[in-house]
Parts: sequence; structure tokens; C-alpha cells
Amino acid sequence: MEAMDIQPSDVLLVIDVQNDFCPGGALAVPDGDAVVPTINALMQRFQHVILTQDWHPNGHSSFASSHPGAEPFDAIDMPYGTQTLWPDHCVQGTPGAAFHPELALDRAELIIRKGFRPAIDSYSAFFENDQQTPTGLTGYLRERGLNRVFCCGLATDFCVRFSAEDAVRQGFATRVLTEACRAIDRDASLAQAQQAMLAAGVVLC
Ligand code: VGL
Ligand code: ZN
Repeated sequence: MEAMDIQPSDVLLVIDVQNDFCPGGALAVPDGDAVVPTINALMQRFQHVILTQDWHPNGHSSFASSHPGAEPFDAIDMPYGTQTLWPDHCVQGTPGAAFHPELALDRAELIIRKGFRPAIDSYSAFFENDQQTPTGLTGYLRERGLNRVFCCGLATDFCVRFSAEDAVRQGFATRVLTEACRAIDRDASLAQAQQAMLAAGVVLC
């Protein structure tokens, strides 16, 4: 990361560094809190920092508990495609949905909340899982003249992956800072995510 040449028009996109994705949380990513000091240091080096916050209403359709007989990590068919079911997590206003207490939020100029529509999950910071409903982030970046996106956070194989792939599709030069990410990694989902990101044109560094 020392060699990273950061420009004034670069943005650090910090994905879902929330209590529920850290050890002890409802959908804990192994070693998830280890990214906090790394991301805090990165935030000092970028002129633009944007955070995302997974932000689900109670009874969200991505929760296994909303589907009788289903278990967390089952896959089901939704009108927009296959959806993995999760334990209840990041419920609006709960401590689990709050950012990790040591994450230095002050330099963030925008916080994008996602996953708040009851019927659609949203992994990506750009589009919900129907791949059609925008969050507004593309417009924000374009209007502000920000053209390179550096992604970090949780989880590498879900929200970071889909954010990075969408960033490329929206025309942004996109990197994933792998040391500042951690993965859920179930059923080889990390290897699959790395392949998909590389195929999409994401630079992993
Ligand atoms: C995430 C699963 C469900 C993530 C969010 O942040 O990667 N994963 N909701
Ligand atoms: Zn979620």
C-alpha cells in the first residue's frame, strides 16, 4: 500500500464496518474488526471518504427468520434472482447496525445506507440486488468529479465484491484494498469473489 499513488479525485469507499459484521455480531465476519486500524489509517490519506451502512428494517426479506422453515445461509428464489438468507442483522437503529466504535467517522463526507427496502436486499453500494434500483452513489461521484474508487471493508465476498464490480460497470477505475477487507468465506465464496472481481476488471491490491 506504500506505493499507492492517491489523487485528489480518488475516493475511499468503506463498506459496512458495523458491529454485526465484527466478532460477537449477528453475522460476524472472522477477524472483521481487524480492518478498523487499517481503514482509519487509510482514511487520513484520501481527500474523499464515503461509508456504507447496511440498514435493514425488522422482518427484512433477506432474513431467514422471515421465511418459515428456512435456515440462515439457505438460498431462495426472489423475483430479482437467487438470494442468500442471513441471520437477522443490521436492523435499523440497533447497536448491531452501528459502525464499529473505533472506526474514525469524522472524515466521511457521505454515508450511504442500503438494504432498507423490505423486499430487496442490497449488497452493492451502487445498486440493490435487483441490479436496477440505484442508491445514488454513481450520481454523487460523477457530479463531484471523483473517478477512482478504492474499496475496503466487510465482507470481501459479498458487499465489497458487488460494490467493486458495479463501480467498474459504472465506469470508475476500481481497486480493492485486500488487506483492509475480511471475508465471510462460506462454500468457497471468497475464491469465487476474487475471480469475479478480476474478470470484471477490478484491481486487487
Ligand atoms: C453483507 C450479507 C448481508 C455484507 C450485508 O456487508 O457483506 N453480507 N448483508
Ligand atoms: Zn445485510
